[in-house]
Amino acid sequence: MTTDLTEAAIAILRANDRGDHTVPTSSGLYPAQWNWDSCLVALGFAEFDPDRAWTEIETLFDGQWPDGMVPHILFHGDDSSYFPNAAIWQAGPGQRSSGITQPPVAATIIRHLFERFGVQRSRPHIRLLAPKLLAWHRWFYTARDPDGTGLVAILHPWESGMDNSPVWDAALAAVEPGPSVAHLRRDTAFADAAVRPTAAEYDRYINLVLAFRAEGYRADRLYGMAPFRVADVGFNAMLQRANRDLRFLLDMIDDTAGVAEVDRMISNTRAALEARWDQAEGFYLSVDTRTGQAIRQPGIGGLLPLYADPMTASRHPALITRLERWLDQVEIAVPSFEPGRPEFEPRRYWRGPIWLVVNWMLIDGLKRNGRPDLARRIRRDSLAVVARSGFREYFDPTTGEGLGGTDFSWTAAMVLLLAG
Ligand code: 9WN
Repeated sequence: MTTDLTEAAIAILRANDRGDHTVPTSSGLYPAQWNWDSCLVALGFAEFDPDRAWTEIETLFDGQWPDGMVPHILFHGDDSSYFPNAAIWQAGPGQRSSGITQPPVAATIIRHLFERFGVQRSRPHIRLLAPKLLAWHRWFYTARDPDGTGLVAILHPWESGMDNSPVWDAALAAVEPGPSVAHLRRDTAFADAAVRPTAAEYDRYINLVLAFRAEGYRADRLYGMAPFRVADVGFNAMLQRANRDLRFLLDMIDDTAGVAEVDRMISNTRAALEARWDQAEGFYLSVDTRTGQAIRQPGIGGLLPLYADPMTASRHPALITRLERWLDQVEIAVPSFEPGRPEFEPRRYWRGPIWLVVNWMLIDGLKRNGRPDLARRIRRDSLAVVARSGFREYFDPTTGEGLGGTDFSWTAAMVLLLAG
């Protein structure tokens, strides 16, 4: 069974491989290179084609902007089946990227590649990539945390990677919708509209893009003018984990100044993330930095401090209890939003479905936090749901039904990683 599954996973990655980058699915739904997809897909290539794993990341960093940002999408070929495509974004030096970023998981993935392949084979790649990683992390702390709070902000729900999570509902509702773009959408030609974000959300997503485009995507302008600005616990937890892994990589290549710089990032973010723990809620709460209001919506990002820091479970056993309660309410681990809440929608994108990439982060975090039993349960469920429903983009945690795109690259990559 597992052999069949891993062979199928390899075939999907091969089919979605465009030579120097991988598309998330061949179906036309996402005809470009996505930032965190590419990094997570490299974990899959690492299981059968090490050189290809490095190429995936190196292509992504070839698209890095001069200011250090690594865009959330790089458009390499025909992008006519996607909206908004490069012609709408009009972003970046070559006008072939989006103008926003995505969760910075690259440093974590590069450290994983190093641990998988060893010093000899990894060092040249790390020498090339570590300074680029440092420039990206530095960009986060200057462009997205100009007041030095220790938490960086996202300015668009797409930056979170968890686009329509209920965590953004209130902040997004405050954004002007602009003219309706329902007729321009392409995603609903590939996936059922009932499992995608709504028209009201899309109108706001695009209006944010147009507002940023009007500012020329200048980092020094966007933070102040952005109609949507959230310091998200999940995003910062992924950044913090990546900070730790970046520190390790810089140390390996003897960049002492870089190590000192990242040490400051780590200690500021450690304190700031810890301050987001809400004892009464028993959860980490993100904050709308335009209003200063804490966001009391329990999305899966609030569990990711487990992935950032191995001391999380011992400091806050209530967080583990909360996760266990979530799991008691569904058939298959892990829902992307707290089940039982009115906003929970088990089939709609980031409002409830299971995403294997986040499952992997929790598996990794739970092992480090002394809960290998829970990690095993999530691993077992992750492999079983793919065996049952195929390599889909996401899955209904109440039934196991596969949803969204088919033959999905990062789902295949996670199967290779978890089965290995
Ligand atoms: C917008 C590619 C991406 C993922 C995101 C996921 C979805 C895009 C979209 O697909 O977002 O970036 O058009 O819906 O939410 O996490 O990186 O797989």
